Amino acid sequence: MSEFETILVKQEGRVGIITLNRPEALNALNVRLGTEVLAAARAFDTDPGIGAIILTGSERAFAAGADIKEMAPRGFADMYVEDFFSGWDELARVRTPLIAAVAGHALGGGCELAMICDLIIAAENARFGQPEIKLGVIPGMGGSQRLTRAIGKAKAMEMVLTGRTMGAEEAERSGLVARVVPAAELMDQALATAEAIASMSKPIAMLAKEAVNIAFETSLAEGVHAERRLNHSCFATEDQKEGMVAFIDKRPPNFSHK
Ligand code: CO8
Repeated sequence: MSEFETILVKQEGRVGIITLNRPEALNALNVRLGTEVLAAARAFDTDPGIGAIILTGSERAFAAGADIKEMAPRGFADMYVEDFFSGWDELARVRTPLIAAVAGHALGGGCELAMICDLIIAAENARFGQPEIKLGVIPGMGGSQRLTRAIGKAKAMEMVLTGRTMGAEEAERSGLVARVVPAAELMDQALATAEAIASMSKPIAMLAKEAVNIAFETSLAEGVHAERRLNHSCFATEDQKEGMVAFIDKRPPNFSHK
């Protein structure tokens, strides 16, 4: 995957790792970076040897937002006709579990990108925010929607209207991040979580992710109904048999990921 210019891609066991790599711009998200992240994530998603994906940045910045220099000269027609940044919606359709390992700035599109992932593990120095209003715009990669669902209206409204940023501790307290870890341990901890997920059956992990995500789109009754159907479909897999027989035999399961 050496054709990439703005990201680094590697595999550790069953975990795919995508590292945003535009240090000169604090990993600002330009069009090329978006295309590359999506291509790498899609390749991992369809690889049966990959069971979880980590998206990360540098110690200084996960991503400091959409690339302001790229956006500044554009007009409404450019943004609208290109449907600018709608490509990021495709990342939300990746079915393999996605973990954001966030250190430093996760601002604007950076915060939105972390929230597109299924869970966020934050270093102690992580800072989250939607400062778009200070630039005369509003979030455009789902921030007003996902932040509100994650931390509730009061805090989301405050952040989107004032542009104030939130540290890692507050982000954990507010439900935005799953866990805060010392900065030096960020990748080890993210990898341990990713490996734990990747050791499960891939189709079952995909079904679990699908079930949780249904909670964001539907009523409780419909969500519970959908969950039950997804649960029933687990029983069509080899891994359900293996998981349950292994428990009864008092041994660890050996999932085929089928
Ligand atoms: N875009 C482009 N370049 C950036 C960005 C960015 N978002 N952030 C930082 N950079 C560049 C700087 O311009 C600087 O480059 P240079 O050395 O050439 O001047 C380099 O990165 C280092 O940045 P700083 O010198 O500013 O570093 P500091 O440590 O002093 O400050 C900050 C770090 C606080 C993160 C600061 O850089 C900053 O405020 N950045 C902008 C944060 C921001 O406003 N983000 C939101 C952007 S808008 C957005 O994300 C909208 C998303 C949705 C759009 C969808 C449209 C449909």
